[in-house]
Amino acid sequence: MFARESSDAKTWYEARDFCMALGGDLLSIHSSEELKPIQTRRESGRAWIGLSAPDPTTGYVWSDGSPLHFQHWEDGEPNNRNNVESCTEILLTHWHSVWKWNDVHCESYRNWLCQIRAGYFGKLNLKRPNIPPVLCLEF
Ligand SMILES: [Ca+2]
Repeated sequence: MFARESSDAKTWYEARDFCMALGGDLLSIHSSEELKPIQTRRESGRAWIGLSAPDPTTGYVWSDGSPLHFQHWEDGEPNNRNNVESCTEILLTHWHSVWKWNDVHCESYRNWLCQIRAGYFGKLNLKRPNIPPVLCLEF
């Protein structure tokens, strides 16, 4: 799989559409081990991951349909502030390695992380460094 991040901010839905157009989905995370490849990046900021709560009665689900058995929320999150927060951003900080999650409004603009099947870029005969913008990580 590859993860990918852009400096062009998108809403959660736009970001998911972008990932799906590449044959992938927004990134799902199932252990702290899976965070490590991302943590090697010298990035900071906030990025969408695939976790959202489209239906408040059922709660949070991964957009790729994988089971939710690992959660890594910031202290006090998810707080669903003003009752409008149902999509998840990951807080990227390069000065420490604990990348926690926060629920925010889905129409907020963020960078994002995609997961894409390994080999996909090769199949398209694309060179990864030429695909804008920056983050391609093999899991
Ligand atoms: Ca929140």
